[in-house]
Amino acid sequence: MDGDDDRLRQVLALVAPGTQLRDGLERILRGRTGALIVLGFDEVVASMCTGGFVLDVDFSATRLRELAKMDGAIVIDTDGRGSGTVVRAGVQLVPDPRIATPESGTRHRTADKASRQCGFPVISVSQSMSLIAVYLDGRRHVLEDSGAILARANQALATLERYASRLDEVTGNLSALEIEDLVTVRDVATVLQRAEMVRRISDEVRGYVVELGTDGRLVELQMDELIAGFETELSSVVHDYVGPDGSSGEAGAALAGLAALDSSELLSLEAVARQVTGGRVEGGLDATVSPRGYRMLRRLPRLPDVVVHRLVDRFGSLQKLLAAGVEDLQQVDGLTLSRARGVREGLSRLAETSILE
Ligand code: 3AT
Ligand code: 3AT
Ligand code: MN
Repeated sequence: MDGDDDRLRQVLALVAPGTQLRDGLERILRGRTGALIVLGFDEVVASMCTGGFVLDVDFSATRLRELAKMDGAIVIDTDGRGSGTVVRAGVQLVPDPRIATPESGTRHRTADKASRQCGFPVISVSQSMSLIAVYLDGRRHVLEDSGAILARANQALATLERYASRLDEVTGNLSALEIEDLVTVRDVATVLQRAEMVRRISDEVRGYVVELGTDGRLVELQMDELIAGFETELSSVVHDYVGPDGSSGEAGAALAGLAALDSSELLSLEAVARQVTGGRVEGGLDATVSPRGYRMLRRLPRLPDVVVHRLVDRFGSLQKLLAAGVEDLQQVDGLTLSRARGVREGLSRLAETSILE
């Protein structure tokens, strides 16, 4: 997701079902009048305004609807949270005529040009088409009713569910191989490929959740349940294998590299592997690699992350951790005898269950 998408999402959150602004826009639609609304006020906006009225009233859904009965545009000085002050109404907007727009209709052309010129989002409610659109950064986004978005959200959720269960399978497989020290680059790349697919589809679902506002609670709950613990797991796999020294800088670059792969590159295990190994591993996908142990350690209950890092720093690999006795473990700062025993038993238990899987 790039910065533009981020900004659009913030605006979609402002006009999502359940907000005052959306309530006002729905009232305008039901009243069969149109509207042209600028969400922001500064000198640039002021310079585009001619005629109309200067106001200074708190924004409310009903006021918006009343003001929209007039011709012309409404300007709201928002605080970025969907409330704000109505500062102009009934104004004719005169954006720079040199700004080009592909839109047609004076209202929608004006909305697009004005938003390009001032950088604020501009909303048009079309009277002839009964349609609400947000113009931002040269893009137009039509607000759909929740039913249509929910249908797509549920479809994406079903895909997410399939992807998540496939990811579970391949990570279970990776665990078993890690215990036996038989991991190849291919196994790691397979997990990362699956994890990145889960991340992408959950990002799509998150977009729908934003757009759905209060209508999206159930979708959000279902998504949260499907991807619980996912971010930690993904970052742990990367930290386990990223080279040469497994620093967070390397891990961040690897995660960003994964996110930047286009959808066809993501299907190539070589391309995925390159993000993590950086081409340093000879022998391609069949080369063997060993995990540092972050992921397995994080599966132990109640082990603080600082201790996880100290354990990895001291032992360097999962195999050495598995071979360590309670006394060895106790050498690590913050590991009391009982915690060292907990780690020892926890790792043994993970070793058994991972192989049985
Ligand atoms: P009425 O008395 O309602 O006809 P009005 O001054 O209230 O006139 P509106 O704002 O309702 O005008 O606009 C009516 C239409 O006139 C909308 C648009 O199709 C056309 N129109 C207004 N200004 C322009 C313009 N500068 N260029 C092209 N069409 C325009
Ligand atoms: P509809 O889809 O019919 O609502 P449209 O693009 O066809 O929009 P019109 O030309 O019918 O637009 O104009 C409808 C109203 O839009 C008229 C006026 O209230 C508002 N409007 C159009 N251009 C401007 C502008 N430059 N500044 C303020 N209001 C405008
Ligand atoms: Mn029209």
